Amino acid sequence: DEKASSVGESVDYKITGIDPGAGVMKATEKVVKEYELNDWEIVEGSGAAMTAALKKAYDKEEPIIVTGWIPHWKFSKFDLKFLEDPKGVYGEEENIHTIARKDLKKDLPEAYKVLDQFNWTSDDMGEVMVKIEDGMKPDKAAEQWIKDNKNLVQKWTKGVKEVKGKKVELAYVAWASEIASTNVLAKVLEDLGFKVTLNQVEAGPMWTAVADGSVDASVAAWLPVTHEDYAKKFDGKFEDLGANLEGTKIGLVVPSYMDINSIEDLK
Ligand code: PBE
Repeated sequence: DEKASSVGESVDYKITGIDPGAGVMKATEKVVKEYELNDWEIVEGSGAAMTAALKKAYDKEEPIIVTGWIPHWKFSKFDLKFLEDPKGVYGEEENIHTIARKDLKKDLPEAYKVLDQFNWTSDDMGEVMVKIEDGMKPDKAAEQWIKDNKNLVQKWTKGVKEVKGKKVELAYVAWASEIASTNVLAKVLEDLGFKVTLNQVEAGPMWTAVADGSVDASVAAWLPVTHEDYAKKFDGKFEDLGANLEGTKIGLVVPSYMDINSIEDLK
């Protein structure tokens, strides 16, 4: 219809995506197929490039469609909305899980226990993300958040003995949400005496590294839908320590000033 073609034209039939390994990119490919958005292209990039493009468009009140997710600081800086997904391609609300290599419990019981007890909310994570977006270095933002949230951190470290320089390595992807969580966990482990290495990789290599044991763990596994392919591929080769954050969501996100509400409006 007229509205749809004008929306498509206004954004050059482009969906501003992120890194190709991200689950939201694979889901968006399915969306393009299932909603028959034949003229549309999903442009690859990165989380940072996506938010830069979003900010640029937003400041000029121009149309833009991005692959998005919560928790993410963009929702506190900009007035945005998810496009409805009547076919349910993006799935329902899901959770972020902590995954560990097999044998971590045996090899590093203290780190395992912290990872297992790590659990926070979208609001907690949001506080860290906003500090980082406002210019604080991720490790400093983590440090400050920990200072302000001692009670919660005490729950994660409850019953955990301090260590002397044991090494632990965490893999993560440079998504705003995962930069926040991984830096907080790293700092908590450092405060217990661990020597922590953070390994920033793409989503595929992150899962591979946990599965083949070349890193110890990741707090960045979005399940059951977003990282379903990875979880299936490496089934039996990693340990799922359960959710560390509940109630996430992925989808197509647009500024609220855009006159569309559903993915179906793009056809
Ligand atoms: N994300 C953020 C990731 C998981 C965390 C939604 C961009 C993804 O799509 O794989």
